[in-house]
Amino acid sequence: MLPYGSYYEPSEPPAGYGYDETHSGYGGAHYLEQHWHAPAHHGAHPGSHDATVQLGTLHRTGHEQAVHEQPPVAVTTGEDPPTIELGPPLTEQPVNFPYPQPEPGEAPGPLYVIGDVHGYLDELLAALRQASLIDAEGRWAAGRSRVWFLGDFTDRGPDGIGVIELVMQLAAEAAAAGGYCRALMGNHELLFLGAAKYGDEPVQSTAGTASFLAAWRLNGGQQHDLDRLESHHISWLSRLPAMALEDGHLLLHSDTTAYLEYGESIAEVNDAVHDLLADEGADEWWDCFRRFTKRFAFRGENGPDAVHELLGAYGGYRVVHGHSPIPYLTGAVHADDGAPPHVPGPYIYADELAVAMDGGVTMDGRLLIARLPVN
Ligand SMILES: [Mn+2]
Repeated sequence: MLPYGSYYEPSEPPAGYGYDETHSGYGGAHYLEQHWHAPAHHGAHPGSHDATVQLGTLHRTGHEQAVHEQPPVAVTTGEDPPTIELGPPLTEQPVNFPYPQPEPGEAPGPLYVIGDVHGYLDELLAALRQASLIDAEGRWAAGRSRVWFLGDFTDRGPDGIGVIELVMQLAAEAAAAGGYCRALMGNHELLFLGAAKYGDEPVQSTAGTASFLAAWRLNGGQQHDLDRLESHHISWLSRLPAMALEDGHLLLHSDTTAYLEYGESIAEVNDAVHDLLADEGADEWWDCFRRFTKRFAFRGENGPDAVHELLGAYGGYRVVHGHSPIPYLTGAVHADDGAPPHVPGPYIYADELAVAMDGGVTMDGRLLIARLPVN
C-alpha cells in the first residue's frame, strides 16, 4: 500500500520518467508525496505549466520545489464541503423547469463526454463552442444532446468556480431543452470539498498524518476558488455520481478499479459515496479520495483484465475515463524541444476497451470533447 498522500498508484512511471518522493509538512501535518519526475534531458518539468506556476502565490516557503515538480494531474486529498447540510438526494430532473419530454419512440440525442477541465474556463467555453454545444453567449445550444463531464472541475486553472457555475447553468438549460448535461465526481471534487470542510484538521491514515487543505494546495488548489465556494456549489458537488452507464459506455473519472470497493452496482457505488460525504468523517473522506486518485489500472498487459473486472460488475462494453492525462498514458509529455504534448483526440487503449478523455489541458495539452462512440 502506498503512503497516503501518494497520487500515483502504478508501479512504473511513464516511459522515460523517474520516481521521486518528497516529504512535506504543513501545520504539523507531515506526509509523503510521490511523483514522477521528467526525464533528465527535458528542460521543463511536466508540471511546469501555468496552473502549477500559480501555486507560487501560496507562499509555502520551502515547498515550492515539491509543488513545481508535481505532474500536472497530481491529486492527493479529497475534501468535504464546509457545509454539513447536504440536503435531499438529487432527483433526476429539477422541479422548476417544465421539461419537454421526448416523444414516444424518439431516439435519444447524441452522447458527448468532456474530459478534466481543472479551472480552465476559457478553454472549456472554446471547446464547447467548437463542438456546437453552446452558442456565442455561452448558452446551451445542443437541444436534446446528452453531455457528461468526467469530473475534476477545479484546481490548477484560473477559474474553477466559474467552471462549476457554467456546468450548473448548462445542466438547467439542457434539461429545459429536453437534453441533459451531467457530471461525475472526480477526485479533485473530493479534495476541494474536503479542504473546505476539514481544512487543516489532521487526517489519520495508515502512513501518517495529513490534512485536506495542505493536500489540496499541493495539488493545485486555488485560494480564490475556496473563497468563492458557496453552499449551493457544495450541495451540487456533493451529490455528483461517481459513475454512470450510457450507451454501453461505463463512465468513470479515474482509471482505477477502486470503485469496486464501494459497491457491486453503479447505484451502490454512487449511494456509498453520497452517504460517505453526508455522514462520514475526515478519515473516511481521505480514504475515498486516495482510492479515487489511483490511476493507470488499464495500462499494460493486465489493463484489459482490469477493464473487464469493472465491465463485469457494472455493465457496458467500454470504459471512458478522465483523470490520467493522455500525454502521461502515452508517455509523450513533452517533445525534446519542449513543445506542448500532441493530443490528437481521445486515446483508445487496453485492447480498445478503454477511452481516455483527459487531454492534459493543465499541461498545454487539450480540453477534449468527444461524441461517443469514438473509433
Ligand atoms: Mn482526477
